[in-house]
Parts: sequence; structure tokens; C-alpha cells
Amino acid sequence: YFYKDADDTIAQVVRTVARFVDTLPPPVLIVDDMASGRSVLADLLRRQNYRIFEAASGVDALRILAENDDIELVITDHHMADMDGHELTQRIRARHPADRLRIIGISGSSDPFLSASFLKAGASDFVYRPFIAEEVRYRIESNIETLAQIRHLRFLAERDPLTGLYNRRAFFERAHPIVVELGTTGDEGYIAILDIDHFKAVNDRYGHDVGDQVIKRVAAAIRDCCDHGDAVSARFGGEEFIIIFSRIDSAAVQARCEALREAIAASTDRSVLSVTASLGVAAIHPGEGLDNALNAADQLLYMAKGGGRNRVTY
Ligand code: GH3
Ligand code: MG
Ligand code: MG
Ligand code: MG
Repeated sequence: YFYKDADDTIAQVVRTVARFVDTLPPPVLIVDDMASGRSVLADLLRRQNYRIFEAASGVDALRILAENDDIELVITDHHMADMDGHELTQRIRARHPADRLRIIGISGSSDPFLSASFLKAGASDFVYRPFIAEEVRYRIESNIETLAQIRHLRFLAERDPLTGLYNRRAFFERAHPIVVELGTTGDEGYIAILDIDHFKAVNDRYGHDVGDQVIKRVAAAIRDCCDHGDAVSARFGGEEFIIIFSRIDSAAVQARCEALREAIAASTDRSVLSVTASLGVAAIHPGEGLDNALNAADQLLYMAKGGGRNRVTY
């Protein structure tokens, strides 16, 4: 083993976090202008180890949702004074898609069409009062379970299994809104492409498993240096990585990329196994697409390789 903490990979950390999220009590918001209506549901849920928020109006509910982005389920009464449950459902859905937040409508109304209109407005489910506790409990559970399954599938779809970093597709999904925002603010962003130097030689000399260890370690260095809210990083291909920076000036980007290059170069005993990387860093000009910056970063990377490797070219 060339790294003493080789097993402590990002992939494992990310997986542990994902599992941990699934074991937390899911936060649920109960909305009803009648305290008695809220407490019936709250009592039913408390026994199931949910974390409960209560709102006495639609306005309250929207505020609580805005302040607690981990809420997974809203259970809302229909008939309420200022904003009814149907309108609340529409308003919530304008901001929170069904793959992140479930909504269950509930009402003592005798209107048989109310259920359909809630579902059309974006509710995930609906129950009439008086309800059977066992049924409501199961509907709540199955909606929470659906979100856990979606989280799991999203993790598999977005992450590179070796490193736990975002994969190429997830990277572009995240980079797109960043580039759009740069277009509106007029600020510059930056793209860095990183490629491990002479990586084929590592595989040839030490085998594929050691090569994989090197890739994991480089990914860990990228995460340490770059995941600070102003950067999104991903495994772009085999031994190539990509980072997008925004809300940070060019001097800071250069400093971060230099620090990253140094951290990688210092991560192994060079006399045993030499691991270095080269980076090309290009500006994303506001209003310009990502493609121009990607091409520019790629050419700068090529220059870094030609210039002797283990260097950052701007
Ligand atoms: P350069 O400094 O010019 O980048 O040289 P290089 O040897 O790194 O470049 P090259 O593109 O020729 O080699 C990349 C190698 O990376 C080839 C491929 O077998 C290896 N590779 C790609 N993905 C993986 C992986 O997931 N695991 C391992 N172990 N090797 C990989
Ligand atoms: Mg009511
Ligand atoms: Mg390469
Ligand atoms: Mg390479």
C-alpha cells in the first residue's frame, strides 16, 4: 500500500452520509388552522419517530418550508381561513418538485372531486376525514419511502462509484445553472481540467488496483481543495477531473489550483511512487457557453503537459 489511509475514500464517506440521512427521523410539516386537527396527526406521527413542524396557516407553512429545506413531507388540511390547502399545494409545487418533497392533502369536505383537484395541483396523495389511522400512517410511510428510494437512485445516477465524486452528466447538470447565473451577473467563472501525469506508467508498473488507489487519492485532494460551495468538481473521465468555480476571483482560483497541484505532488513518497497532475484553467466569460471555456482549459492542459507536467497553466 502506498497510502496509509487508502481505505478512507470519499466514496465511502459519501455513502455513509447518504445512509445516515436515510436513518434520520424524516421532518414532516403539518398544516391546519385548527389546533385539534394538527394534534390528531401529530400524535399519530410522533409514535413513528418523525420530526414534526406545525403551521396554523398557509403563509406560516411557506415560511417554515423556506427555513427548513430538509422537510420531506407536508400534510395539509384543505379548508383554512387565509389560503386553502389546494392553493398551498400549488404554491409549494412551484418551488419544490415531487421528487424532493411529498404533499398529502386531507379534508373533511364532502366534495368527492376534491381529491382529484389536489392530485392535479401536485399533491402526492389525499385522504378524506374521518380517516383510518392505520391507512394514513401507511400512506405517510410509503411517501417517505419513495423519497428514500429516489435519493438512492439519484446517488447511483450522479456519482462515480470509484471516487464518490459527481460523474460527467451530474457535473453538467450543476454547471449549467452556474453558467446561466454568470450570464446575468456579468461575473467571470473558471473551469479547471486536471489530468494525472504519466498515469499509464503507474498502471503498467504497479497494476490497476494501485492505479485505482491513485485516482481515489487524487479525488480526495480535489474534494479537500475545491468543495467549498464556490466550486463543483467531478470525475470527467478515466484519470481526468473537472472543477467549475464561481463567485471567486481569478487570483483565488489560481491559488486553489496551485494548492491542489502541490497537495497531489506531496501525497506520495516520490522515490516509491510518483504521482503528479497537470491542470489547465480557463475563464468562463459571461454570456459565453461552457464549451468555449472547456476547449480553452483543454488546450491549457495540453500546454501544461508539454511544459513539463506537474504544473498549472492559465
Ligand atoms: P499524460 O501525462 O500525458 O496524461 O500521460 P498518461 O499516461 O496519464 O495519459 P494516457 O491518457 O495515455 O493514460 C491514461 C491511462 O489511464 C490509460 C488508462 O488505462 C488509465 N485509466 C483510465 N481509467 C482508469 C481507471 O479507472 N483505473 C485505472 N487504474 N486506470 C485507468
Ligand atoms: Mg380546516
Ligand atoms: Mg488523460
Ligand atoms: Mg494522464
